[in-house]
Amino acid sequence: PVCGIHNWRLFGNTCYKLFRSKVSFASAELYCRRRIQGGRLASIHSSSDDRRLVRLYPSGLTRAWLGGIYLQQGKSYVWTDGTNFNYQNWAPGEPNNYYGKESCMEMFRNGKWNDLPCHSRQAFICEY
Ligand code: GN1
Ligand code: CA
Repeated sequence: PVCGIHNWRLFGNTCYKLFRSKVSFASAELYCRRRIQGGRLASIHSSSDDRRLVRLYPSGLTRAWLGGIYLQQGKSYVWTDGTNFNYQNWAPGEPNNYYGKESCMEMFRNGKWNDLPCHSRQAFICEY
């Protein structure tokens, strides 16, 4: 796709955009879907994906939602876009399901991932 308009960035075959408004995981996913056809929270499948997406972080922003969510049924993380969860880059000790309340995934600006409560309000990265 061509993703030049409204500052979406093309990496590989996918367009990405970071949104700075801080919202829950569910609101972020819904926003991505409504914003553009085929839109979802971003999934990651390689270390180069990690490196590319952290380039979207404006200075001062430390964290943003990705589209990873833990499913009790299956006891594993999945991507909301339905792609395979075939690569992981968790921060040391993560995912720790802190206080048993963390089932959603964010990425720090060093590219590492952390699980945190889904109701937490964060910036987010959409893809299509
Ligand atoms: C954060 O800062 P603390 O201890 O409340 C984070 C956890 C991480 C932990 C790593 C809500 O917990 O997800 O695993 O740091 N919680 C939130 O030390 O961001
Ligand atoms: Ca955590």
